[in-house]
Amino acid sequence: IVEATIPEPLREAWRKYSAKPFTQKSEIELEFVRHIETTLARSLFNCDELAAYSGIALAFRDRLIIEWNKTQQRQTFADQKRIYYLSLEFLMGRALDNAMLNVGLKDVAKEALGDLGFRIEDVISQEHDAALGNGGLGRLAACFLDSMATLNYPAWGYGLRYRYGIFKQEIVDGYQVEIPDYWLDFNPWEFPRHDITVNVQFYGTVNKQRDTQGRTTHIWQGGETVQAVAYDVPIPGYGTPTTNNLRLWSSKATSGEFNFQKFNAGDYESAVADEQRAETISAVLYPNDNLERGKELRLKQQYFWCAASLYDIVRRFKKTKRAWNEFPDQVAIQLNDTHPTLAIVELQRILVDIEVLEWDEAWHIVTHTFGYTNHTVLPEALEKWSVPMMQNLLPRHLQIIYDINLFFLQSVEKRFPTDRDILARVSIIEESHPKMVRMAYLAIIGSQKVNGVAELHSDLIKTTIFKDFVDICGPDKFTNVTNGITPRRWLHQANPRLSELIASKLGGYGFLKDLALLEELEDFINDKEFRKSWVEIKLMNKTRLAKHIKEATGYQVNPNALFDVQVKRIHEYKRQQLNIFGVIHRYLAIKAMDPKERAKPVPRVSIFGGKAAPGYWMAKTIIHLINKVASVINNDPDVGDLLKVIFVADYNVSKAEMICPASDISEHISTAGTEASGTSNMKFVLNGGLIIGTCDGANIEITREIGEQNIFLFGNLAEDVEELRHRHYYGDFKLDMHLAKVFDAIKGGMFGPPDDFAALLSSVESHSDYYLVSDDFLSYIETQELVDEAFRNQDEWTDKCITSVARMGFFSSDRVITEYAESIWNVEQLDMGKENE
Ligand code: B1H
Ligand code: IMP
Repeated sequence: IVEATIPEPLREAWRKYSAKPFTQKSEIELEFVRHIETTLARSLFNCDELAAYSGIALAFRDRLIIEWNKTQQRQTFADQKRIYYLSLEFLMGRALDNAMLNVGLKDVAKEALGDLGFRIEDVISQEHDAALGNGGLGRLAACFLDSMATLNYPAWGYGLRYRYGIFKQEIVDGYQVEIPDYWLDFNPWEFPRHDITVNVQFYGTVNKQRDTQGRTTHIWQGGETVQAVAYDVPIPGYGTPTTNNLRLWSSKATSGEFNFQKFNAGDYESAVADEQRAETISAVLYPNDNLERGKELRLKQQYFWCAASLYDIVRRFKKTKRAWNEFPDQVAIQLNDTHPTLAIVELQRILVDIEVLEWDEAWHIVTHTFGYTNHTVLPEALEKWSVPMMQNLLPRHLQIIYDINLFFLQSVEKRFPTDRDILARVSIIEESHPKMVRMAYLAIIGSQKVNGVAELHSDLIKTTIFKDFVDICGPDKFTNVTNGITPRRWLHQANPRLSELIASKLGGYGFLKDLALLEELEDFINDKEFRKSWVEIKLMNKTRLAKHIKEATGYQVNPNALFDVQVKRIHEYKRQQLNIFGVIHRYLAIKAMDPKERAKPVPRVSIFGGKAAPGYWMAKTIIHLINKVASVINNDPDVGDLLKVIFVADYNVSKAEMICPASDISEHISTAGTEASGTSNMKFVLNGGLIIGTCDGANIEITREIGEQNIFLFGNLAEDVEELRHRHYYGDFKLDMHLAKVFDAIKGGMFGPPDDFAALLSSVESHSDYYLVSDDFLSYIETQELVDEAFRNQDEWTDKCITSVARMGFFSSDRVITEYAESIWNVEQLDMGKENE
């Protein structure tokens, strides 16, 4: 219904009863008890902490929905250009704490829960993480949603509602074991929209026909149809009523005649099988980080999600009754990596086949609508789909891809008539057996802008994997937007004490919306009280982590020791192996010391955490080695508090919220040129920890912001990596002598049967050390000694930490979203008028 057509008396009747967002303690208590007693059919006498979580979550859910409704109406009336962020991963973590903080009612809720017999921390920790992502790419999408809502951008996220998120990790006998993460038993944060459905087609054939005007049209027929059902998740901004929408699609068998006929024909089993097959599409998140395996079900997921999302976007555009050429003025679609690249093809198909626009007009619209963000240069992560697979699953899309390619190559040939190889190099189709569709090339050709996620990375894509496209499309198409993180979750929520301390000095919480304000902290660097509180807060955060470690592993660690943390997905390029080899080196040094000397070294706790992709054998070997080394060192009476090694199982967003504030030094030690950005590096520094790292990804810009004297950099530079690899390959390789001793200890069985680790050692010794572990080892252990030295002087260490936090303003995802909005999307914030004051 259009607002203007509703008569005033009717409006008045609705207005009278329409729900108002609560602000008072008594209102929260009322809603809480109502939900416990009626929605959950429980009472005072059987309300455990989980029920209390459900009650308070439902109360806040209702509150979000009120603002959500108003936001959607406001954005509809404003009728501005909208942002659509397409991502196969949204790693949201817990929602309750975030919702309470963003609407500014956590303190009130704490009192309300207290009155009713609950501690808010215990209630918050009942929530299951929403873990629909692997790592940085998915968490970045979640930070972007928070910033887009906070900055009042009309923005939607579109993703898949996986029944199983990233698996839960258990460590059994030192090995990773994967447990399915069924997370939907009770999820108060989603709203099923059984009225919003899209039928998505797969397989079938394409027939050409002539329409009444004599034009050739393509009819895609037959095959199977699966239904997409929308589930909406409200995304509250911080300190604003704006509550945006994350729409996740769930797959379901179509309830059409097809199944009905089968049922009637007595073919019950095969009807059920169809149902199951349809539901499989959104069943599970692929658990690979930086790896594509080319499975048909994954391609099905991608098309299912792109088709449903585009249908929804186009439907919303059509409601405005605008001409098609205005589409790019109303719609900006951002592709989070190449996973949604089929959206480009799908929009072209809708415009040409269904809306019967001319090819060129349609292609103009398409190429002014999309932006593509590249997140990796690793060859094994660059998506390619086999042509026969695509032909079978999406026959019409393959035709369109061939046509896009043909027109593109024709234009290239015209401009570079003398370059004989360029056409083969830049073709969307790789002439291999089988032929492959190169999704990144398609994404570049179909987008108006392509961006990398940190300066070095954006330079690398221009000079390596996409070099030809810079020559063809011109340098203006390629840009950089360095990643960032939301200070609401990663400072205020994760580290409430530090946030409060900062607010007490800066005169309020304004820095949470304008992180550059942190720079004023430098004025307080000599303030004794402030420094004392700063140090106490770090110690409290470390003590909290030590408590978790004790409960989870049984190991007791000393909170006064230096906490050295590396938590991220386990990957050879991220080089957890370099870290654990360094730990073994340290252990051997302690063992070799005269017992009297052992008082000297700085006590250290080496903390690891992260999941290995279930099929990534080498990553699993690294986890196994870490756990074996931990059990030897932690039980060695010669070592005592000097060194402890901890593997924190099942690293996820809520563990990160506990771990980031508790680190003294964190490790970001990828082979230079391999980590596109990294975002946990930012989280650790923002929480008052220092970094040991390579000159890679955002480490470089962090260094520029906080100053070289506040970071521990080591290792070879990206520009030298290729040359080093080349030399190794031609036999010029000598194992570092310190690393050789570490290897001897492993081979001597110090950490269990050496065969268990043979492949890991030979990847360095005999298989050309692709990740330059040996080349960087000496530099790494020497830099770790500098870390020890620096930590001994606690005053100087505190100087470094405070200075660094003060200079982290640049890394807010609010700055990132503002850059995307201005340089890529060309969208404006919604004017909130008085409402936002
Ligand atoms: C990043 C991925 C990724 N880059 C393929 N690429 C995937 C690739 O399921 N897959 O097939 C999943 C994930 N993830 C990360 O993105 C980078 O490694 C980080 O350096 C970066 O900080 C992050 C966000 O930009
Ligand atoms: P959509 O853009 O069609 O998906 O609608 C999103 C939301 O916007 C709806 O759930 C409504 O809350 C709101 N909305 C859409 N159209 C109108 C309108 O014409 N008047 C008021 N609200 C609207």
